[in-house]
Amino acid sequence: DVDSALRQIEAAGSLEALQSLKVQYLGKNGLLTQQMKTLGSLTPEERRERGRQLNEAKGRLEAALEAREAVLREKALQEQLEKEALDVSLPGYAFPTGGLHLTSQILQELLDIFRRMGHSVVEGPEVESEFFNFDGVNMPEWHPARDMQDTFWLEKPENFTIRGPFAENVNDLGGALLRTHTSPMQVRYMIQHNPPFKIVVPGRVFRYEQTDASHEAMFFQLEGLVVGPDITMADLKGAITELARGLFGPEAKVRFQPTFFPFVEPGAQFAMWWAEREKWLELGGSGMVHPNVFKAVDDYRQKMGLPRAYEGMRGWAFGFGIERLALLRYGIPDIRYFYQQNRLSFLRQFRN
Ligand code: FA5
Repeated sequence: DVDSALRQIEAAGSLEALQSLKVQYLGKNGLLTQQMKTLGSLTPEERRERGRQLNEAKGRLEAALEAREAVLREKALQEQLEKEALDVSLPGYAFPTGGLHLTSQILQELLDIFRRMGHSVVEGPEVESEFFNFDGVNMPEWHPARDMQDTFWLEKPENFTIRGPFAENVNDLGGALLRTHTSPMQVRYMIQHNPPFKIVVPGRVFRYEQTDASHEAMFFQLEGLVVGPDITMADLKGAITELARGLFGPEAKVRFQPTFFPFVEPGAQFAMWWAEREKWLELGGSGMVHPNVFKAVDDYRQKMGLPRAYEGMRGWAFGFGIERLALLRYGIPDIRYFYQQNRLSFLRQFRN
């Protein structure tokens, strides 16, 4: 009877159960539907009375089904929301993130200091021609100073071209090598640009060397070059002092000691006073650009159809190793930690 059907609907625990009740009573072969089919066999009076009853029952069942369905849908929604709720108080997953390598961090710091002094930053090729790496910086083939920088020479495969500052083929200017210092960019830059200018050149350099705690076969240098009509050694000292103050604070001091590099005259190695640790940090070489370097540049310019631009010019230059600076500054015991061993535990200490 209708009341028991209504109770069943009221008790349906799921939308599926409700659906089967709906089929059971109101479906094509449902109980109520079957009752409707019996109307034809009744007298007109009976039929009217019975029809009214059945229609009323049908209406109540439909209303009950609809009401129950709404309740069940709401319940299902609540359950789904609870199941998918985001607990923002749970600890998250740690995503491994990268960071700048110690070398990059120091380079950025150094470049910032020189940008403040008005230097442009330029870069050059790591595969270099013997001419730019050696001859152009006053180290001709017979020069004993070439032995100071043991070189990775490269075979030149067929169709391999080393290019000059204007992308010209310079294969006939000597062998191919991995640059042993950043000084070849002095020559390349001056061939392309007229003085006066101030530049710094960061870059990777290579030496065919037995590695030890302070020697790597691949390391980074920073080269500085300033050229103009009346540049003096005092300007060099000023710039290196500024660099020292930028790195170690206003109390920093610098020290120059005479030394020899073929591409400068006079030449000086320089050190910085690290007040905190009370010690001198030997950093690198510097000096006044050798006239032979200017001459090599002007000869090349002339060959390219450019006016000579460096007669009567003066300039200073320096070059030093980035890792060596880091070794001293952070008390790192071995330069091989930087690249060879790829020690993350070491590098992570310097994460910025
Ligand atoms: C030069 O390379 C000159 N081009 C520097 C220069 C430029 C002098 C301009 C004057 C004017 P040197 O070979 O000394 O010089 O190397 C310069 C610096 O590179 C050294 O002081 C040191 O800091 C670093 N260095 C040299 N060899 C290595 C190495 N095997 N591993 C790590 N750092 C090195």
